[in-house]
Amino acid sequence: MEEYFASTPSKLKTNDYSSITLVLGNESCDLDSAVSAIVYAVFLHWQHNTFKGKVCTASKRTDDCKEDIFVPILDVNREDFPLKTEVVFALAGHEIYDKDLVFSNDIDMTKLMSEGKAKVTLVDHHTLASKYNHLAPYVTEIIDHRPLDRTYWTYNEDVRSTIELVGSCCTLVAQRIRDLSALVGLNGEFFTLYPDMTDLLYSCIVLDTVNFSKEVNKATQHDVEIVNFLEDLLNIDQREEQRKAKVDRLLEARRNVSQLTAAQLLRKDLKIFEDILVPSFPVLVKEFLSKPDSLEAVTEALSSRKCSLGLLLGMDLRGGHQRDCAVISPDDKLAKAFAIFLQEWSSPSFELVSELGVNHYYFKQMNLSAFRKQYVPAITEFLYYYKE
Ligand SMILES: [Mn+2]
Repeated sequence: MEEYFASTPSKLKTNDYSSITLVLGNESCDLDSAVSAIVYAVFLHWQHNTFKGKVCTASKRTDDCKEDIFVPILDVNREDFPLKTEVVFALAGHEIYDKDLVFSNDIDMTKLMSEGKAKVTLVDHHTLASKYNHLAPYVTEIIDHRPLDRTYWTYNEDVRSTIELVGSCCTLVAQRIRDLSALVGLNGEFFTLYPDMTDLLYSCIVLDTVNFSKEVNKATQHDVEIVNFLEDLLNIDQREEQRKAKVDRLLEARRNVSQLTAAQLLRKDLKIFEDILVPSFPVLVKEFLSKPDSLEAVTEALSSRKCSLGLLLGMDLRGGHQRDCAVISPDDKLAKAFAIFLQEWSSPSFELVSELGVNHYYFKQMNLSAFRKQYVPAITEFLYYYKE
């Protein structure tokens, strides 16, 4: 694994390759997408290097002698990677850091394709984001666990696709690696040579299925079978305890935003309705407001996104479930009107209990089943009647 991360990113930078395969995850850049892309790229690299027959001598250093490289692309801007806290945590556990990774704003995919040496493998999605429509002719393989949607299926006829409804795309990646290895008589070899990759696949499947939770109901027999297979290879005993510990640590990492700045936290889960900015936090707004420069960050986010109002929504799901919110605006009259409007909203009532702040309207939200989705009708109506 060290060899892979030591060589591939630098070969990409210096254009030192004869062909390149990009393994692209989906735009959410969740753990499933990131791990599927990384593990499959490392596998393709191992497969290529195990079976290449080329012999290059010093006197014959032509383009033919250059390597094929396999590069996972995490579809998020490099500066926003810290927002994906559980991905950062899971990869750091295997000493993979942002410096080892390639993010979507690191490379010019259009240019790469035009050079005629590139192919694309899609993992964890099979409908290209509109910004990537031009990649369709270069897609040669798809591995995905969503229901098949042929609406935007414009790939070549010979595209190789593995699409199956399972809990985690990592299940399908593991299966594909298992099958390709068996074809050449190297059963399980990749998984034993790359225990970090094996553990990442295992982690992701238990997280995505929330440890095979019956309530969440995402796990299939195939997920169970692959996790058992990976646990055998990793020599894990006390499997129940290990799985539970794994999921707990990853869920805690997803929630742990203590390392994020106020500005990053505002971008983590943001929706904008006309000129109302509505960030939702995995912590209470009260906790957000205690971060240094939080109000400056809100003012900056409002002005850079041309918004006049901010509605901040917070929650704390540990132990006693709590929710809170705050209305913030440089225009105090507008903030006050919106705050009163939300307090009086009755379908359903948010049950806002006021706690006056200095230049924002802060409330505890006693209706614990109101999420951002329930605020949308109120926001829409406020925009319609009050902001004319
Ligand atoms: Mn997925």
